[in-house]
Amino acid sequence: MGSSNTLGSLRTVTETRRVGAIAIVALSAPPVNALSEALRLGIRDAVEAAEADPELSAIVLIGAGRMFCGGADITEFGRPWQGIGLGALLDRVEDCAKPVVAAIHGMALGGGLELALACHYRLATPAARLGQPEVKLGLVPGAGGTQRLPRLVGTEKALDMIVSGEPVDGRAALDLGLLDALAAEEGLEAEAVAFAGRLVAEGRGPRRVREDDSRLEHGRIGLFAAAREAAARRYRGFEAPQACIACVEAAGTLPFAEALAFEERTFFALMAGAQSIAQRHAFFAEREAAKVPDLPADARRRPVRRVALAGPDLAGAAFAGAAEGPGRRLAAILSQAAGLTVLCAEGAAPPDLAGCDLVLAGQTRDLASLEADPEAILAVAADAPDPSGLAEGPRLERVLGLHPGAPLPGSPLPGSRLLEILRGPATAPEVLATALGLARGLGRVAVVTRGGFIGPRMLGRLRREAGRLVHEGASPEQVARVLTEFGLAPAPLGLDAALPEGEPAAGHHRRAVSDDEILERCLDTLVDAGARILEAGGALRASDIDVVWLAGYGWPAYRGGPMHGADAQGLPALRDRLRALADRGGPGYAPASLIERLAAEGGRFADLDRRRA
Ligand code: 3H9
Repeated sequence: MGSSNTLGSLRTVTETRRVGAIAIVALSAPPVNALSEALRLGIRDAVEAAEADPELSAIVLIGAGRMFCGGADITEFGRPWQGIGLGALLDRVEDCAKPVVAAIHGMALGGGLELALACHYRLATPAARLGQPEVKLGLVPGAGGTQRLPRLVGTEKALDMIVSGEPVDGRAALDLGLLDALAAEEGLEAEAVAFAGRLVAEGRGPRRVREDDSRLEHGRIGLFAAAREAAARRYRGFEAPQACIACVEAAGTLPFAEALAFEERTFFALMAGAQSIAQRHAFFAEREAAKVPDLPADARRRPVRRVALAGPDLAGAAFAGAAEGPGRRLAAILSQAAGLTVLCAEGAAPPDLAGCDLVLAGQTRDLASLEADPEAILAVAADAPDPSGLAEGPRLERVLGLHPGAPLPGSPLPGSRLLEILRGPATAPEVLATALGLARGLGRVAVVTRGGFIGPRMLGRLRREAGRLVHEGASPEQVARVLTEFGLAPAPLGLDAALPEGEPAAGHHRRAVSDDEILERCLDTLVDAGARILEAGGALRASDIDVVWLAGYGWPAYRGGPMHGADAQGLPALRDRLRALADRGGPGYAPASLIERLAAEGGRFADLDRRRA
């Protein structure tokens, strides 16, 4: 016998089944069982119904579909709780008079892990991932994670997990004391029911995490000071990591209910702040970027297994780890990817192209005379691929451009998390779909562009402006410092090389240039370059431009990307500054017509994205 709970949007959100005296409550809100209003109410009602039913002795909470739960519903953020708040729901689950067992597969993240922590017992499969990633959205866990997790795994380990946002797998979670038992990958539900049955048979009732302080390590001298110092170094500029530490500290200094209230206040204060708004924008922007509206859903995505590097530029690049130029960086990235065979020229002989799924060249012209398989994709990786090469030729539908962003420091691979995919005028849907699949396989965020790559084009404008500022009187060190303080790393972006030493050209008077002017002009001209790409159809969305800078050029996540930053400041102010620059510095500074139009309408770049969606 089963029952289901349909609420709010009329979707079925929980399904309750019975096995003997055990109620199995399945969370059923695809794709990630996010804890929306409907699901929160559904869980509350299902738990209360099972608690009130004299024939039931214990409850198993389990996720239907791919995972246990991906956390609070981020799309609801910025509005007050409706129905029941997540914290109140978890208190209700923890208060349940019958034992509640969380059975975890896939992901238990954020509010999803907090839900599991409010249950009385926890089982997970070895491959499950359990974590508090709120910090990556500029937040603290806001439904008891900073209070219950240290009580289960100890303060130091909880600090690690909450401040880094990195999940642990099932096995590690068991070792940490986060789980009561591991379950086999297959058969989780049956094992959880058997576990709950044993609890009942042995008369073991609810065991509430909030009631056991024995693992808190708050007496440890220097623990919090060291955590604060490490977080300040590692997450420079980010507010949330320090706020996470303060909440975990409160677990040892305040009574449970007061510490929970402090955590919730901190969560809502951060949620309303500019950093979290920017980081949430970045989260959704990355997921939007993967969507290409005119790509048919059934476009065939061929697996890429064999890659050949063509042309003299890439010869030998694959294993050199060379950071010079996008072609060499991409060649190195492909060579280090699991499951890919990468062939390069040996001596003067070109690589064997037979059976290759992808041929990569550093110049468009290197692709012209190739005898690759007719099915192979011909990709060119250069900052500015020759447009005529992408527009003409015998196998145009197989040609596209690929660009891996800048060589960012701290990245284990040469290059960033980005893969820009440049479609030529005739690139076939199947070729584009295959490139998107390749990006996903490489663990990269793909952004699809037309007419030229977004990153190099905008970077060129930024470099020019930085050079002009030096020309007018700023010192190269000052420009580099201002950009570094903003959060960009000038050297890997080639900005240091764009800063000329020496005297200004005849007719210019050197003057003192303020830090504010440097930052404003660099950012304003960069956004103007982005707006021009957008109005020319070179980017699908403004948020794709943000993704390029966030994933590809080290833009700080807490600033959300250049277009988001301009939206947040207001486009009329941007337009006025660019107009004033044009009055002083010439018509090249005049705002893009898109900026003029949006500023006049009181619109934002984000509104364009919404209209297109
Ligand atoms: C939180 O829990 C706060 C609490 O502590 C306290 C509250 C008081 N909500 O990534 P995918 C959407 S903060 C709403 O492509 P995958 C996503 O936008 C939250 N929507 O799948 C996408 O939509 P679309 C803490 C969400 O399999 C679709 O689901 N949790 C949420 O590659 C598929 O997503 C996190 O930070 C959400 N929570 O990866 C986890 N999550 O199809 C955030 C996803 O329209 N989520 N969506 O583009 C993730 O990291 C990944 O989505 C996950 C699955 C690993 C779960």
